[in-house]
Amino acid sequence: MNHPASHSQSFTVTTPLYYVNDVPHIGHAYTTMAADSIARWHRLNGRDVLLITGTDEHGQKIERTAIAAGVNPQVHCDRIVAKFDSLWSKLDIKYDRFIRTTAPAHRTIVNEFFQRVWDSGDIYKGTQQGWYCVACEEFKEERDLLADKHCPLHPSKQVEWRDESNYFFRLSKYQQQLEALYAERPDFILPNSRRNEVLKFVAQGLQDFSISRVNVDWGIPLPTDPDQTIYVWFDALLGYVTALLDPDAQVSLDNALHSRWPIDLHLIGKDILRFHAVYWPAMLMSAKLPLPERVFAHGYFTKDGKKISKSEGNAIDPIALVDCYGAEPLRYYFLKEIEFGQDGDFNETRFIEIVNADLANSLGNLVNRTLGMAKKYCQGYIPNCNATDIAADNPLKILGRDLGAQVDIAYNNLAFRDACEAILNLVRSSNKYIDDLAPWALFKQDKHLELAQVLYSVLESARLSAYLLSPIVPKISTDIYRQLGLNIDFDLICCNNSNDDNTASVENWKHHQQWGILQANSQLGEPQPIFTKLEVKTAPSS
Ligand code: ME8
Repeated sequence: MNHPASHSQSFTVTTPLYYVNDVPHIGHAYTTMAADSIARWHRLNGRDVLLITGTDEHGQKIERTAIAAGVNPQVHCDRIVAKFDSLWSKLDIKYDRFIRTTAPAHRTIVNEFFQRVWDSGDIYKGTQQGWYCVACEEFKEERDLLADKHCPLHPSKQVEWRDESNYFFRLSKYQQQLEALYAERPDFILPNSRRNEVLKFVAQGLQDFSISRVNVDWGIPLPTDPDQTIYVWFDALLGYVTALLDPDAQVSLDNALHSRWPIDLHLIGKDILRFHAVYWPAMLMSAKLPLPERVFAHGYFTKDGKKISKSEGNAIDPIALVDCYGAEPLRYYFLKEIEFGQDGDFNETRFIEIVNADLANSLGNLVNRTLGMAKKYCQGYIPNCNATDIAADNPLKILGRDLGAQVDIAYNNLAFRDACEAILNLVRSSNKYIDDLAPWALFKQDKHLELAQVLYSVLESARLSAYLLSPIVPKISTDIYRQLGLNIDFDLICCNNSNDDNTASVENWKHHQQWGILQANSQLGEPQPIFTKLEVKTAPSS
């Protein structure tokens, strides 16, 4: 994929706006960790990034949950939002905007947008009959249901019959325009397998869908008929627009769309692909607005090979997981282990094996032994040599020369696994290089020039690896940098709003993507373990 935004100066990425019917799910954490990592990569490259996340708070599902809990829906939403916020902070997610669909500004945006669609003649009143899944907040085709009218996505929930008078959106009118969009912009929907799903769905013929509800009070009243509320999906997708409003701007659709529209990347799970790849672009076409650049739908993961669900008793509580193991091992495991876009699996034993092997045995060991040797043989300084002194056929120099560009492509393609593999290849090669070249023997033989070159090569490779991994494990990377005598906090680089000098000169960090940055004779920090091996503790299920 050749991302159009990858060379421009701004980049806006969204996560789904998550339902607040329940506490955060591990799947929510997955998408948000990926979005945060891609946002961090773009920030490192000097782009002005906006990472948008938030919550989808209206609709029948939330209304019923609040009633069951005996609380006012807003109170319920506020409680759950606090849990999301706390999880994002524990997982080191540096979002720029958190949009709640109950925010007053959002209502104004929805009303204005509705008016545009109304003015296009795309809203009419009709009768909606069909099976409705409250958990999906979506009508289902009878042929797609499981036995006993259960929803395929929520097998423990039965769908409900609805026969009501609703307002409809003329989706069918946009059939040809949507088909032209998919043909003209083949990477509007990624990965390709998801694009094919959408093409197949659209080819069956699009039907208008209802965008209002009667008997659902917890929603935005329909501007043209206050007896009805706006369908939660019509409302929620517009949250992406409301989120673009600068905090002190006057609330209006024009102001929201003024500088950052269209969004570069909607990151979602495959469950909500149709809403983002079919309904959303059609709504925007109707409102005569430009379309987002890209929708990327990742896969679903299971736990120990089984669908994650509360009723199965195997739900993973992400808060317990992060409290148990810390953020960085989780961020690393999910992005390295599961090919982004494909389905995957979470298995605690495998998780521990992977992070111990990669972060402790490979990366941690490299940093530790290299710094130990630099302390012993070079009095804690970078050896007296520079990248230009290293022979062109040095295997680490060869690997390091192309790694930045390779990893850049991988991040831009959201191929986190490829990025990690390529970096780990340099780390493993560095460890092997030490074993093969045996600096301790060079020292004994008084081969000081060779010793300096070997140590420089491995120190520099450790640095480059830390830099390139920083979008995924920022604290470990910062720690490695500090031990190498480089005072850069990757978390601060990633705060757009920070006034720290670190951020002011963010554009300067781009050259750190190259091999050969370390300066001869500069002082190193104290060697300390960068990652303590994990043991299976079994994080409590939710
Ligand atoms: O759909 N594996 O919210 P939601 C991977 N409010 N990702 C998973 C997952 C799993 N097992 N389970 C959930 C909604 N996800 C709407 C969105 S947007 C305008 C409105 C992730 O709380 C994945 O990103 O049901 C999925 O798309 C999202 O959570 C659904 O979150």
